[in-house]
Amino acid sequence: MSFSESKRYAIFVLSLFAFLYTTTLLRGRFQHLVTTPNPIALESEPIFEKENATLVILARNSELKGVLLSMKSLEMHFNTRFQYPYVLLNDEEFTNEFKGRVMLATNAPVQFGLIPRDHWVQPAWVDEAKAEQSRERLKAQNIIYGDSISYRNMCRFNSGYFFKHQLLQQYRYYWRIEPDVKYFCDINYDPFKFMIKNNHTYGFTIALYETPETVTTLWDSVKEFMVKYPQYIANDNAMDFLSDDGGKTYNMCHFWSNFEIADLDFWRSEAYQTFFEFLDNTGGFYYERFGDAPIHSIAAALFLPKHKLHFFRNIGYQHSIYQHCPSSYEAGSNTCSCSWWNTIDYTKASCLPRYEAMMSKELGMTASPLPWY
Ligand SMILES: Nc1nc2c(ncn2[C@@H]2O[C@H](COP(=O)(O)OP(=O)(O)OP(=O)(O)O)[C@@H](O)[C@H]2O)c(=O)[nH]1
Ligand SMILES: [Mg+2]
Repeated sequence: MSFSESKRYAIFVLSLFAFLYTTTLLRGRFQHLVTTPNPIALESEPIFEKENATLVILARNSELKGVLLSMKSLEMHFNTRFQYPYVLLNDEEFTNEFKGRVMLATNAPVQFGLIPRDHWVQPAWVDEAKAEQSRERLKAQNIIYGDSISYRNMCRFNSGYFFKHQLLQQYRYYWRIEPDVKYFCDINYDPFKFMIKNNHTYGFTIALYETPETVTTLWDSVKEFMVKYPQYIANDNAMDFLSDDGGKTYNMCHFWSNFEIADLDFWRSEAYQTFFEFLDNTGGFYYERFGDAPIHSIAAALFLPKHKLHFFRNIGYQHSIYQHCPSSYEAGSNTCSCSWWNTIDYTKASCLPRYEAMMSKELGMTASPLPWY
């Protein structure tokens, strides 16, 4: 090999090394662009294994905006990370616009269901003349939704039928969402897992008083039921939350059912089914205006031992004029977009002090509900 030939050879070998070195370096440097998923996509991946649970929304087509607001709030604070599926129910077919927009509001699976007519409308055996009188009476008394038939249908559906809907059959736990509700704080854990791990059946965030005019005969019926079916009443029940005189009268306290995280099997149980049938047969959903909140609450308080109830103190939540706002310490997060002192919990409108007084007895304390009670 001549000198010039060996020079060319050396330059070729050096260039080859330089090329290989540079490409290796560049490949290492930009590797993440090829293999690392988009961080947004990564965030929306479920980190945890999900429980057998769903987010349930009953809504009308006209409530699309409110549904989207509620979903945005829940997605932002919880479901973008957890990806629980939604079930939306309506007594009419959802429009394509409604369905399309709801599906665009989440990456989680969504199902839309039509409520069977006989689970919704006023039953034929209800005396319409008597029901009409009740509507007029409550309207004259300025009771909210006093003259509304659809509101009554909704309360009866939520009391006795939502868990019978075909789309809910596959699920064990649910979280009830309503249009126009707001979640204030990041929820950095899975409340369904929490319920299961702690053997809870029914969870709430706000407890308040029912309007007495809507449930005038309810407690008499409940007392009759307790005499007829003592086998369904739990030994260590939460009667002290419902009554201040050992069960003689109802103090109107209930868990506000527009937020519920609960076990569907409780509503499917023989005790609850018998209870609902018993109350439904009184006609009270139409001859008065029984709400699903007192019905659910009375059942949960009487048929379950206290420890199966749970106050979600750490979930910041608002529905209409009332809100529960935890401190960041309670919420376990600095993300709450509410002021902890602006919370219904220890105001006169709240039944939480009664609940806590009852629970503190469990701990061997004798707390009175609160000085201003
Ligand atoms: N599909 C359908 N949903 C209804 C109807 N009436 C009420 N709902 C839903 O039932 C739930 C409770 O109804 P609301 O009107 O919010 O009753 P409320 O919470 O007692 O009263 P507000 O303080 O007005 O929110 C909400 O999820 C509504 O969207 C109805 O006629 N059809
Ligand atoms: Mg509402």
